[in-house]
Amino acid sequence: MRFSKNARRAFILSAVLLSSAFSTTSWAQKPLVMGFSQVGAESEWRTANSNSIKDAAKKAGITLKFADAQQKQENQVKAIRSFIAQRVDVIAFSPVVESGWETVLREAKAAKIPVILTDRAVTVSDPSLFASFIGSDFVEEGRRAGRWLLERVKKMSNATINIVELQGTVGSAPALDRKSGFEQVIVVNPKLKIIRSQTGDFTRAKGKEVMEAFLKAQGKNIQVLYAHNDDMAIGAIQAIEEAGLKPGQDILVISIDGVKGAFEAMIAGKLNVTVECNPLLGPQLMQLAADVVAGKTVQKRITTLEGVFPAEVAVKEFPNRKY
Ligand code: GYE
Repeated sequence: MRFSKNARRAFILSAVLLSSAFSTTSWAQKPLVMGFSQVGAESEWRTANSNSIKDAAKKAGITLKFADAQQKQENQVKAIRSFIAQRVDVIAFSPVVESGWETVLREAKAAKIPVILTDRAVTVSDPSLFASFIGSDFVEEGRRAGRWLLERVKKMSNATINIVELQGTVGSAPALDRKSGFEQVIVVNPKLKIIRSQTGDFTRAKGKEVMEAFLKAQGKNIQVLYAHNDDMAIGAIQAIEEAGLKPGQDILVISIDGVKGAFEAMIAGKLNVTVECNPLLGPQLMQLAADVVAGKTVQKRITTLEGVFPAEVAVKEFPNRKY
């Protein structure tokens, strides 16, 4: 059969319209696609955080493209650029460090893809570069750790109380904020002195290694360890034991996160207190993403509610812990 030129044109046109009509309908039903760039897998906290995000995406029917940056900012930048190239509906990420995000966030904005920060903050001159930030108040966590110590040292008669500090990842929001919050509070007691402070990168292995170095340099002259997370504290506890000292007694151990491993250490009498930091951000993040994509007005800052758990309540609280 032969068709005239015009008939052929009309046929092609209607086929194109039909297929675009179909793709519009299927687009409307398409699940929301989220690109998520995770810091890494450095701690128990992070594992709980990743699981929470993956589970919540599944439950919310959101297609999740999850990229692990292995604690490297350059990997996060690459992941974000690839999400932009794939034209995802929304980008969320937990920035490993605070600075250096302007360029890539401007690229996301130019592509009209909203960005949600989870867990850690960024410093940018233009706040419109992200839609919302959901996570803990790390300065307050540091203050809580400091306040616990101020109370605890009232029982101690030492002329000076030497503190060693294991910092989180250099340049990360939780490391900077937990340090400053703690210092703000302990400054009122001149007996309290931070004699060493170094990064343990939020990992057990590095926490142990750095604590070994502290012990070597200071001998028995350390009364308190303040670790910016539980994993580093747990690594350091091993180092303290290997040095023939009793963690929790000879050296008070304070940390942050409140993961199960910390509760186990408290029950064993090796950790004195953990300040809670909630990693279960997944459900709130998915809701927020759906709202942002739907064009709803959302809060620019959403803070998670958290507590403090001293060793005395560890046995009672352990069964309630979800991470
Ligand atoms: O405390 C630590 C993790 O950003 C709050 O990162 C998070 C921190 C958490 O590696 O364990």
